[in-house]
Amino acid sequence: MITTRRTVLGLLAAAAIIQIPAYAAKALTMGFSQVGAESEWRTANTASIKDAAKKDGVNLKFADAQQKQENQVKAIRSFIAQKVDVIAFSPVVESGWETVLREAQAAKIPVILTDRAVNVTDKSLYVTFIGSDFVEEGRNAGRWVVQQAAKNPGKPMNIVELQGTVGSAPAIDRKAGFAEAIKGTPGLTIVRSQTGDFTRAKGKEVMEAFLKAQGKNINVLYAHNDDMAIGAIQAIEEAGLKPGKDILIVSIDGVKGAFEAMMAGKLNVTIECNPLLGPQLMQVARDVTSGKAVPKRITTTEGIFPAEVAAKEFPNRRY
Ligand code: GYE
Repeated sequence: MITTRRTVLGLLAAAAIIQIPAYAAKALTMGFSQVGAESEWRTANTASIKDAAKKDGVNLKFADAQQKQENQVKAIRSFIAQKVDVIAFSPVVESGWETVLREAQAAKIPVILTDRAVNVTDKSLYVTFIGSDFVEEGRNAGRWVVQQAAKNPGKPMNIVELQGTVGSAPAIDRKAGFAEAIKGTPGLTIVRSQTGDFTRAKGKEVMEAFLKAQGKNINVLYAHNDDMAIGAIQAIEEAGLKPGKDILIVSIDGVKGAFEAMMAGKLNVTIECNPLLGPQLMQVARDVTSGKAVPKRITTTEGIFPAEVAAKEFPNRRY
């Protein structure tokens, strides 16, 4: 009798032991809503997230929003309906997220922001935000222009600005950081500023319009990302001018295309913005879903690469 009871208990214990690791190893399901495929940066970011999910055994449900907020809202709602363990997304624009984030919160699904921020008063609507300091990137671009201006103090320098997607965190912040950094330097004026939606095609198109309107009176181009700068370089060449010489060019991201442009002498400097957020995102997702506390803001560290170091740095670039 006793033996039988022991055997039964033993079997129960063994079953429990088998159950525990099986439960702990249950794959985490993450719904991820991506902005789109608008730039080299984004391609690297998507690859990083997909690779990290695969390596980590995370069951990733990936949705591409094609730069449209309404698609992201739809994707998030579908993740909620599918009862995923965690939702992560890179919000195309900053505003208009309260309703859907409240729905996620009501369903008790934690939300992690990656890359871009949202503008909400209730910060409990997301757990954490992993990404770069875009204001600082803008300041770094501005500081570089101020350094160039210092070579000919007081000489007027007309700046044209290609902004990112209207209403997006990187466009808002990179504009603000740059304006702050050049403020107070005599001679520096932003003569035109318009969106190029973070794409090469739009960057080229808008630069053509700038050149038409300004003639040769453009000394500096500040592009909120490398892709727009690369598009603009084409427009500048087609207008018979030398990019990187007749017009100094500073842009942001640090993608391979920018390094190639710098090595060809057509781009002067790129301010790095790291897209390789995947591994960090998976780690944070595990922490969040296992009840560990995570910081509200996780900032990526990045560098500044002027054309002079491009050839040396190029082999080290991972995106
Ligand atoms: O700089 C740009 C992309 O949000 C940081 O989005 C990202 C930006 C990046 O399209 O190339």
